[in-house]
Amino acid sequence: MSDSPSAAPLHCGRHRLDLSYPRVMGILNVTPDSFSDGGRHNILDDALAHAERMLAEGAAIIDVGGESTRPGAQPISEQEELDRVAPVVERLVRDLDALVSVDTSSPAVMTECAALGAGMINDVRALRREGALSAAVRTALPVSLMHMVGEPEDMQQAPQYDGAIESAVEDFLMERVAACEAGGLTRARLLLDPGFGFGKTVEHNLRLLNRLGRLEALGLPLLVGMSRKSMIGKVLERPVEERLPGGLALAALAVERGARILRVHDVGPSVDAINMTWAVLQEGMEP
Ligand code: 8Y4
Repeated sequence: MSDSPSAAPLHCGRHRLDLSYPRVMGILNVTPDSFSDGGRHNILDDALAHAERMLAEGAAIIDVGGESTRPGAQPISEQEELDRVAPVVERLVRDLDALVSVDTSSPAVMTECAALGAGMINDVRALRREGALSAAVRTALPVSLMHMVGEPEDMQQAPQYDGAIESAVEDFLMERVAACEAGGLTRARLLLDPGFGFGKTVEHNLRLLNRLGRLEALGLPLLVGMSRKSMIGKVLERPVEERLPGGLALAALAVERGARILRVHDVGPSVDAINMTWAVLQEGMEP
């Protein structure tokens, strides 16, 4: 507990991820209904070009997702998810030597993508699906555990928590860490994510960000995703394509509150915002 969670690099397959300073995870959606890309990234070469650009702009990780987790989204089959994601993971690894995170809750997708060279698992269901924990253990990869109550289909139906949201999130994540450790996944391979926008009102999201320090105290690296989300849209009354300035403000605050991985769409601007924030926190220019 006394060691900083960010002291030792994370072992992500062939890659090592230094989290002694905040890093950017670029979003690569391979869903046909992809909210911000209009499904263009179903085309393999487009997906690769987009990832290449995000890496050039300073992304440390590319997060590949084939299942839409938008509010109200319908689930897809494991096979369909695998068909979407596997070819992209394979080429990101082979052609770009990228550190690939696979955004999935499916044990088969975890297993297959790890075999293809993915370096991290990003599970918005925190390994609660049948077989997911044991599959993740077998990959030996780091896993991000996210807080979400319910499923994407129903999570935004009047979200309510007994007591403070940050306590609910903290309790949930502590329970998932304990379950992971009991299942053979060591703490050294876990990251925590409060799950902004997942079953939460704007007020919940703002409060969670303001109190992110509570989660940092759990001693594991924090990952956050707020890019283009409706908390920005609602506060600023901006449509999704006009949420970048709001998102950069949130990213800066998240870094100040202890976040070490920021999952974003707009990598270049986010890297600058984060590095500038970090320079102030460190009072210097070193990373
Ligand atoms: C506009 C843009 C509106 C994006 C909604 C969205 C997270 C995540 C997602 C997150 C982690 C999303 C897969 C939702 N969010 N994984 N995934 N943390 N770890 N919505 O916050 O981006 S998808």
